[in-house]
Amino acid sequence: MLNLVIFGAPGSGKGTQSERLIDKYGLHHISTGEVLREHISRGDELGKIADSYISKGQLIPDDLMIRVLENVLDSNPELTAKGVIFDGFPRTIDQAKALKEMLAKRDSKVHAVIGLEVAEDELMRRMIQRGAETGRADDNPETIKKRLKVYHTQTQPLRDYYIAEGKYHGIDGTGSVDDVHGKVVDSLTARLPEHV
Ligand code: B4P
Repeated sequence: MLNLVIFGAPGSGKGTQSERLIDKYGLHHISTGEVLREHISRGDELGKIADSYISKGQLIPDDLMIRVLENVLDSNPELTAKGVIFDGFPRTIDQAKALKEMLAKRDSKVHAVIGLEVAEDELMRRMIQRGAETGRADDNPETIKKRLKVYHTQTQPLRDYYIAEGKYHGIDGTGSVDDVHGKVVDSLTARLPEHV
């Protein structure tokens, strides 16, 4: 089993690199952003709550987000058996502690955290381009600035948390998608040879 956390600022390539890693390692992909967007498009109760935060560039409150993730894990036991790529979760220290407990209950753990490191002007450029191409509602300059601010205050401290746990693998997230994928695989192969 291999559980990976893909960590990084909005627009750093978490979703993009996760897709490549699923293909390579046969892991189950859980993107909390995608889960929330599915609820928003269905217009259900959770979707309405999620939309009220995402449209302002804010994080969904921890207690709700943790329950959502636990539900996803519980509803897919056979899919998660080989391991999971957690994309966009955790985003706070409390979420990281909750994830540790959830996996411990299942006799497992986070094996590695891949931190995609990209400069802010490039993050902006990518998300503005995606907003123009896909119409994604939170990819507009005003909301992007708020998301980056939230990232610096609430999410970036997790980097030190995972460094202290000896699990953080920082990767330069610039260059082509293939280049970044190559760097991620090299890092995993060097540090977790028994798993990859
Ligand atoms: P997410 O869906 O996780 O959105 P994101 O941070 O923008 O990352 P994403 O994976 O989509 O983009 P990527 O970097 O791959 O979250 C959306 C919102 O949901 C959050 O703001 C928050 O409100 C809420 N939420 C989600 N999880 C939560 C949690 N745990 N707790 C509380 N709230 C939560 O790619 C960006 C763009 O860059 C793409 O267009 C891609 O094509 C491009 N790109 C990728 N790699 C590239 C490369 N190497 N070169 C050039 N372009 C590249």
